[in-house]
Amino acid sequence: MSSCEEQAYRLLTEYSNGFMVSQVLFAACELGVFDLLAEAPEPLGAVTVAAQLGTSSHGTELLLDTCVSLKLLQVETRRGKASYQNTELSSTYLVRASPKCQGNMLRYLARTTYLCWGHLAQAVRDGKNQYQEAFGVPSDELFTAIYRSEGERRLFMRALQDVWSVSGRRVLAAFDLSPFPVICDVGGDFFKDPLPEADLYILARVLHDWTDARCSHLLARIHRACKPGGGVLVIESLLDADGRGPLTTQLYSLNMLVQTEGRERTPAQYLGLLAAAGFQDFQCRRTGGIYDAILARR
Ligand code: ASE
Repeated sequence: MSSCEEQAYRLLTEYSNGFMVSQVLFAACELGVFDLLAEAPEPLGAVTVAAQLGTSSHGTELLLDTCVSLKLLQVETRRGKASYQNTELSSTYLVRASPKCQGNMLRYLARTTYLCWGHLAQAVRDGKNQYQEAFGVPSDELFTAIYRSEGERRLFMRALQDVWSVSGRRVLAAFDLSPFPVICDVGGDFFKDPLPEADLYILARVLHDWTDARCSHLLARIHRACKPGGGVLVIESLLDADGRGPLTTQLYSLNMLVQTEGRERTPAQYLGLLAAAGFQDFQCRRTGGIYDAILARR
């Protein structure tokens, strides 16, 4: 085999096994590995971790050692005995007590998103989300599928909240919002209910759930409610102008295919929607993070 061919095979293997990496992360979170190690006064051995979690010592050792290879844990060996502790990554983002913990999102990805992705090929065939296939629930009203039980509604809301403890500051600092004394963070049942009068409407990860037609309808309603001189702040993960990247945003766009009625869009696509609703003076700011901001004025 040529080294080029071998490299290609390595890449294929890495992609094929990607789901196993996700499951290691999800399982370690679900079992409470990172919380246990954060609360322990010293690094713990696999047998102790297994005893505390009520898990098998064999499975626990395999899981902990794999977490070490993934840089989710650190190991030190003294007199032949391995002890595990959290890394900076896990203590910051995976320990429940950390203000930046992403645990709700990981739980949501594991329980809901992952199952919808199991039907990705079908979603591509149909061009629609896979709630019926994954959970047996109809999705003609999208949020009756997303909020299909009280537990699921709470988990979804908590999950979507998680990212703002990491990215919220950066996204809100993209523009000077001081000219907007009254700000409405748009959420809930906003296609029907009267919108409150405000100087600025924030649409954070809202438009990506919906078709162009539904976005136009919502933006027209907001334009009507918006005070003169007011505006709208769209917070989304933006595709590059040619739609060929970044990979994370392309994956999120496929996620919108399997889970919603929407897609991720380029700045030009958002400007088109905003302009059609009567907004002008567009400014687009890339934050360097996953989520970016577009400001437009009435
Ligand atoms: C939505 C956002 C999300 C609807 C469903 C969703 C996310 C996951 N499922 O508005 C968060 C964004 N993350 C990804 C992977 O797209």
